[in-house]
Amino acid sequence: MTLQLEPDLRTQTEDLTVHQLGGRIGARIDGVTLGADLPAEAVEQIRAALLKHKVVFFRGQQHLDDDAHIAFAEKLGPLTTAHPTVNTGSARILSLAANKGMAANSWHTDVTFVDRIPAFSVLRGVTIPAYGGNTVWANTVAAYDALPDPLKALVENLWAVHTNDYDYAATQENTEEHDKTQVFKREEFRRVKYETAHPVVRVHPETGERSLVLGHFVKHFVGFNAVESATLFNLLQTRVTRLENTIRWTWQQGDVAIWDNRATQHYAVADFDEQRREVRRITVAGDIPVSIDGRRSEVITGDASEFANIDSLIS
Ligand SMILES: O=C(O)CCC(=O)C(=O)O
Ligand SMILES: [Fe+2]
Repeated sequence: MTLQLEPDLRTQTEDLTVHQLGGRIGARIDGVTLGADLPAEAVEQIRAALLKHKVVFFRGQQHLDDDAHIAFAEKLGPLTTAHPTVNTGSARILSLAANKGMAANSWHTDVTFVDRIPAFSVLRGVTIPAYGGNTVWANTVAAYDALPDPLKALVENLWAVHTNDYDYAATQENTEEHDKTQVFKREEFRRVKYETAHPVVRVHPETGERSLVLGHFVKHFVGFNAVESATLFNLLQTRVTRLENTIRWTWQQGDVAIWDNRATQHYAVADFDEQRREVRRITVAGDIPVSIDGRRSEVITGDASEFANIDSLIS
């Protein structure tokens, strides 16, 4: 048996190829079957591609069910629960099912309202509309790197308060419509209030790169009033979402996207009319962000220790 298995494993990882899709972000990985049996060597190659390209895509993973999706995601690290506040009916799976509206059609990094921001999100396309419903990712490391020196100097000492009780309507085209169509009930999403102060520039724990920590959960910048915070936020957030800094994925059923949630933001485009769309997400736990001067993010309100036990990740 062993003699037969070894050549098979080698073939599987030798076939794995990484195709870069954009100059600053995104790659498609071919020649790999995700699941519980994925060899450690393939997992290492996927992780390396993920850290380099920030988001990686896999076509043709229709064989994955929830259990196999979980078993694969666990190879990247300990998992979080499905969500800090939303009861998804599942320990690990967050289903984002919609026709028309979405809570995710504004730029964000997942779950930045807690201290322990997830490291990776692993998203599987379950029901994909015939048109529309793409997802777009932006590279927050490239955005930091491209800042002019005076802006770098400004953000290096800047902290922002993130909350799940953020202004949902602020980013929507039609606020009345949005209330009717969003995936999660707002009341449930903010059932327990979380507020965390994060450095605007964090040092990535695996790559050492600096990235901008922003997105729609930002409430204000520490020491700035609401008007000043909005001005500053727009200035920086526009840098993150420059089209050169992004990659857009057109989903097929059975696709998997994995992003480094410490180095990206994303936006799910709500342009699929009344068609059904469902994607399912598993998140891999991440540590508490550290600023350039070595200070960790600070909880203001809310205890996320049940969402992610990260004792093993903190040195
Ligand atoms: O629906 C999508 O494409 C992405 C939704 C989202 O924001 C997420 O899964 O974290
Ligand atoms: Fe998200």
